[in-house]
Amino acid sequence: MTDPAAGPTASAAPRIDVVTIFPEYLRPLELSLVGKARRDGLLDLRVHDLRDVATDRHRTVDDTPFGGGAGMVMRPDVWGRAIDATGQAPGPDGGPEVRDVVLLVPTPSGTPFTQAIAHELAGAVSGAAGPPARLVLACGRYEGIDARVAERYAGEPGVTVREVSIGDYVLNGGEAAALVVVEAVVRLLPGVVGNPESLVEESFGDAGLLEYPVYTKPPSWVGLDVPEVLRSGHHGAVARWRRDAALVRTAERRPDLVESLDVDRLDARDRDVLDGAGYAVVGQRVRRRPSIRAAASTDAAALADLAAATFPLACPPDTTLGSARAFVAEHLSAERFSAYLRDPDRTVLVAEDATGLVGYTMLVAGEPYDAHVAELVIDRPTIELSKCYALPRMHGTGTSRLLIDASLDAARSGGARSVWLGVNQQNARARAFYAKAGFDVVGTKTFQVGERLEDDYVLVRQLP
Ligand code: JAH
Repeated sequence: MTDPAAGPTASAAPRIDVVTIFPEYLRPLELSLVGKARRDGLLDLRVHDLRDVATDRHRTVDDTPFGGGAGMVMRPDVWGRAIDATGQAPGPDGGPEVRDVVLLVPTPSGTPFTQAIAHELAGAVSGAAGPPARLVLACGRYEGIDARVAERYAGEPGVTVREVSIGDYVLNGGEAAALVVVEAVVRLLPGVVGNPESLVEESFGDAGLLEYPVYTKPPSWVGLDVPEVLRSGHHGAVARWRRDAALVRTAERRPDLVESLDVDRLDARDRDVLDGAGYAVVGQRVRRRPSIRAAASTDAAALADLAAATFPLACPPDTTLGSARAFVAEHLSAERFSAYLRDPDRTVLVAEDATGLVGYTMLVAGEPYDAHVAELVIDRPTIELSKCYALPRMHGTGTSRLLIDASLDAARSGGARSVWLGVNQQNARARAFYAKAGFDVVGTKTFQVGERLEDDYVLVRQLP
């Protein structure tokens, strides 16, 4: 085994072996913090050339894939010898080293490599809990390593195999990812970072937020000023500004992190900031608020699906499934929605989140068709809020309120002085909701679903 990047190390130091066909690729591990840790005897890092255990005169490490396909696959027998050879180095007393092994294989199909895994690995190699383990990094090239290598070592007592990905992109091999893993682990080893305070990792630690932006001198540069509060000397205000900035940044860049925040650790100000960034606290979770937009002609089919999923919710409990289905088929098909979307008197608004459409409203402008309703409405021009539905899983999330507010805005900007609607008398949830949105009961009307006439309340809201 060649060891071009090795420095003098104490044998008791945390041990990391890297196996690669490009040992020179790992030369940066002689530099900076990792290089210093090696020279200081805080780390026993050894780089090995995989070809040293090849047996033919060409030092072959790969072959064609069984089952066909492009490229080459690395041979398991060569990898087996190389991995086994990393354990052959003598221990402190000259005998063979026996240590548990973590075999880490960088691959785009691995589980995400995280700060938590870096901590686990640092703990394992430094012997934080029990005897220290060796970390062996296997850098693949070509189409990867024969799958039996991971399988064989996973079945070996004292060996843990971790196939990890440092991100969703493809490299030419595992070496660059191995550099990343080694750097992330080594900086966590005892004594490697002089001031452990500068182990800045709150991003993925307790707070679950990205770091706030940082600034230094000069206070003004190319017309860009450092935020005044950071120069104020007001520590409380600085801390609050940084927390706000971290929340906004995380909201903009990492919705996944925002949605896994612990709501019990969010104060009223945090919730306001998240609200401004498009998130709402719903029960014990932070959820992205759906966005509201005007429906486009391309939404017709999705609107029909949404209508089919939501219409039954508005029916009284004794409505037959058949009559509800017949109503949906007749009035809420994709074809009907296409026509509604072309009708200049109709405005369809949709609520949309990452999963697709989650709610909709439909406004119908003009004199109420029913003369009885027309008598109940005083302020003209008026517009009917003919539909307002959200998926059951959105109930209690504020989605319907967003839709109503946007619908009232649309009605107002269309020149309407009032909005009216019919709601089934038995639908207490809807009635309470419309009362909150400023609608008053002004009378009753009937509404036909299949053979049956349903009794509706007529509600009206004036628009200022
Ligand atoms: C490419 C073997 N997650 C980053 C990553 C890690 C490893 C590789 N690619 C991307 C890779 C070819 C062969 C490993």
